[in-house]
Amino acid sequence: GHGSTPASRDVFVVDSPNVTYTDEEILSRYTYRTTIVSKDAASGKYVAKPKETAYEFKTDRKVPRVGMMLVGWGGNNGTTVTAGIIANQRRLVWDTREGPRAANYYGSVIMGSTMKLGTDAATMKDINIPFHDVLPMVHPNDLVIGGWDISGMNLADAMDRAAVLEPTLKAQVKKEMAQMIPLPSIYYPDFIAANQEDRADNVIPGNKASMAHVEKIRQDIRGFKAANNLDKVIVQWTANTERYADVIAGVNDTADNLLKAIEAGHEEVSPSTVFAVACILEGAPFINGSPQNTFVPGCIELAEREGAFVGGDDFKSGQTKMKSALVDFLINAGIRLTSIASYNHLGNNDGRNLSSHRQFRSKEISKSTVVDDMVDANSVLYAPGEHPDHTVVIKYMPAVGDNKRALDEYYAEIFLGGHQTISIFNVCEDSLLASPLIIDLVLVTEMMTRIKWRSTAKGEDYKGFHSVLSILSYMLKAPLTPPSTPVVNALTKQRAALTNIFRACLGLEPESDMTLEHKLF
Ligand code: NAI
Ligand code: DG6
Repeated sequence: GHGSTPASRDVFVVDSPNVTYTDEEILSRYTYRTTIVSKDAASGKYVAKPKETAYEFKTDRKVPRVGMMLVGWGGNNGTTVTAGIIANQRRLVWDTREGPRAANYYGSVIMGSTMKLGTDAATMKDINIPFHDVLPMVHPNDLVIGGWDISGMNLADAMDRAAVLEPTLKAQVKKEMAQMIPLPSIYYPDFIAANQEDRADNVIPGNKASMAHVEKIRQDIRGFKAANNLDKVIVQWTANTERYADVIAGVNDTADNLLKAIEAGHEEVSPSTVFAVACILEGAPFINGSPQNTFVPGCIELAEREGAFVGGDDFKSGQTKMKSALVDFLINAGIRLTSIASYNHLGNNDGRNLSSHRQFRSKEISKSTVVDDMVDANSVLYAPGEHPDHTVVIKYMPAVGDNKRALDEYYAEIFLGGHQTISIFNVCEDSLLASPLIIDLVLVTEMMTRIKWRSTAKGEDYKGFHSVLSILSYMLKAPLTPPSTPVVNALTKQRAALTNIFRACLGLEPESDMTLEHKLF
């Protein structure tokens, strides 16, 4: 493709008969080991049987030139991630009352964390490498950024409106961001709070779904790709939280019905679903960073049919990330969590939109489902169907702006009827937590477009992963998974899936943490 750059710095090679490097690809033969369990009818006992499946993975080493288009570009997240990438590109340093601060990518798993590669041959100590160096990934500094917003404000003014960044940083990116103007977007007022109406001065005509809207969004993606000489565009919804769309038989239950409903201008098709459909048809991966049910069944079916990638829902930034770590700890420690009370108040435009009931309801659903898998997995602490009480409250408090306050009380039953109460006061600088996730979602999604697999036994052609990228779960509150597959919310498992799938592409075993080399000698 145009302007392709060579693979990012190779900090290691794998020396294995199962791994081959060519100029273009990394080929790996990988044995996936699982355990299949059945129940023996006579004894009533479980029978656990090890299973091995041989796969081959093929990873394209050429790092493409990638565009990131954000829906809601002029919002708090959109402006913050844009300023952050520019600051990193230009290695900016700015003054704060605590002294100078330099651009970084803290909060990004890919840019800010490491992975254990293995054990040093000489010293037997762990060798850890930056996550970004595991596979040939795009660097965020190389992303070309664009997008849409129903508010036509240029990104410099929108950054001021967001009130997130230090004035000394803003001053250095202002000129460049003033040139960035969001493309007009689609606005169907019934889907977001009525209090957002005064922002909507940059809209494509028409207040319900239409094929003309789908076409316009597709043209926008194509135009952006051509204008910037891009190999690939990835689109992400970081616009307002919408209300749920009703799932109606004959309207959005199948791919064909959804396309017909768009053509007919049905009022239950949301702007985010129209964006998703446009991206699917255009072959641009689409990720939903908000909680609403953008991916109605017909939309998922369309993605599968078109072989397009989708991911969602709802960025998991502060309170919920903490929750999916803490509940994982409590329940796996054998402590019987009995209730979670989660309050937050925030004063940004997201909070304003969520002060409207139907939009709050979307968020309440995504914030409430995040412990289910951990509870269901523990039949020692919980009877079937039994769950801890879980309450989610969100209040709009303009004064605190983007500095969301999240107050959580975890109440648990411990040994012999005792109690453990954990109270957390978590100040989540919302857009500064979400921006690195936006970057990670683009980087991992892009990487997944370059990984192909086949089953060795079947000897079939290489193909891509399933359309629904559940590998993105770590970054998302209500992870979307392929139809009828389980949702994993536990943070450690989500991270393990991400690291171990990357390792498999290099023919490396999952990091088991057994460290037998330090125990058996
Ligand atoms: P924001 O309200 O500052 O930005 C949203 C932007 O979307 C606004 O500029 C608005 O004009 C625009 N918009 C609304 N409808 C649109 C449409 N149909 N097409 C194009 N643009 C449209 O909100 P913020 O703080 O940037 O958050 C964005 C979304 O991300 C929200 O839905 C929020 O719930 C979600 N989110 C945010 C997290 C965070 O930590 N900041 C974490 C999880 C989710
Ligand atoms: C208040 O809950 C507003 C929300 O948009 C959150 O800030 C956002 O969903 C992040 O949620 P969490 O739970 O990951 O901090």
